[in-house]
Amino acid sequence: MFQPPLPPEYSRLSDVEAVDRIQAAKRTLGERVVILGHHYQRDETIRHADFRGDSYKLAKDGAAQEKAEFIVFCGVHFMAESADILSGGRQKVILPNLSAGCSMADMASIHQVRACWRALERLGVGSDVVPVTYINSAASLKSFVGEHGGAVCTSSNCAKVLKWALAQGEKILFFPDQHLGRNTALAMGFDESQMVIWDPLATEENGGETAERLRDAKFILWKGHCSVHGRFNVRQIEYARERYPDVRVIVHPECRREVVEAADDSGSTEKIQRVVRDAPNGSKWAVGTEINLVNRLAHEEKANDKLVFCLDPIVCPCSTMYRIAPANLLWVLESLVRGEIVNQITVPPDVASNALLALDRMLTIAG
Ligand code: CIZ
Ligand code: SF4
Repeated sequence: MFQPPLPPEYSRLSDVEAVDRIQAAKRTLGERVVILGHHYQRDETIRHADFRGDSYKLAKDGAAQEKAEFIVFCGVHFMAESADILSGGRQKVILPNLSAGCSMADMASIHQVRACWRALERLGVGSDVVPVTYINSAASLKSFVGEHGGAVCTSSNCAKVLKWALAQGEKILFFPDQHLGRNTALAMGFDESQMVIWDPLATEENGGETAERLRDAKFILWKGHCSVHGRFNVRQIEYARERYPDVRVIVHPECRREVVEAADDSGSTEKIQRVVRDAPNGSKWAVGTEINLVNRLAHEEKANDKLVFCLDPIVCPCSTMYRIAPANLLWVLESLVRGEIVNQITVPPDVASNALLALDRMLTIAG
């Protein structure tokens, strides 16, 4: 989505100047507003958050604040949509910069998913397929999944959701992240030969796959990826091990297969933080995920004499998260103080109801 320029007063503001005014606006709004900050958000912004977490935890935290009229989500678009769906319209959800999207979520559109589904129906396998979408997806995709008997998953509960889906049908269509799908299926004991890739941009029909392979596959993985996690490679892991022979390597499952296999462990943002925090004092950790999370963990665990560093020596921030600058946060808060709601994210009720079904199924499956 397009974010028109902020009023000049805000666009000229430095991060430091914004701090006092953000705190003053928060005090004025009191319990009427709750600010959520995703783990990948930069320090200058996340310091103002009432809750920190991954996308699903935050959406639930927001909905649980019953006194709050407004949820200001310092994250990206699909997260604000999930918060709106889970809040059931009781709160108004605000995204401080409308252009804060997710390049991975944008790799699957509802039109492309519908075209894929029609092709699978033409091949005679439509009724065998259960669709599963990663939470990093537009509300319209979650709605499609809800309508077609599937569920949402996060990087924490993907294996449980895939297991459930395979009890409902013969095969899974997984979007938009091929890597989370592949890494999870491999960890569950499936073989790469049971997986095919659906390329929504393929010029050939059937997403660039043969009809036979699509009919035989257990997993149809959408050709999408995260550009931040795509930067990690095996060479970086080897280098970290050469430098610190006792280092432990933990990466996010959005990384490529060979990176996950070369690491000691993998997991969601919540898991990565838990594992490093629970590790013995003095341990060393090379982490393959977004730099803002890694830097905060490094800073925090320094007190416990732990060395925590990012696998990629060249900074790899999520550039869309970065678009939520303190000035954007200030602008939405001061607008609320003036009684003006800007940048509200609303999911149409017909889309929200099926999307909620898909999210609720995930909750029932994964708890
Ligand atoms: O769901 C999230 O917040 C993301 C993007 C990743 C994770 O592992 O938490
Ligand atoms: Fe999307 Fe990747 Fe940013 Fe996560 S890190 S929000 S998947 S672009």
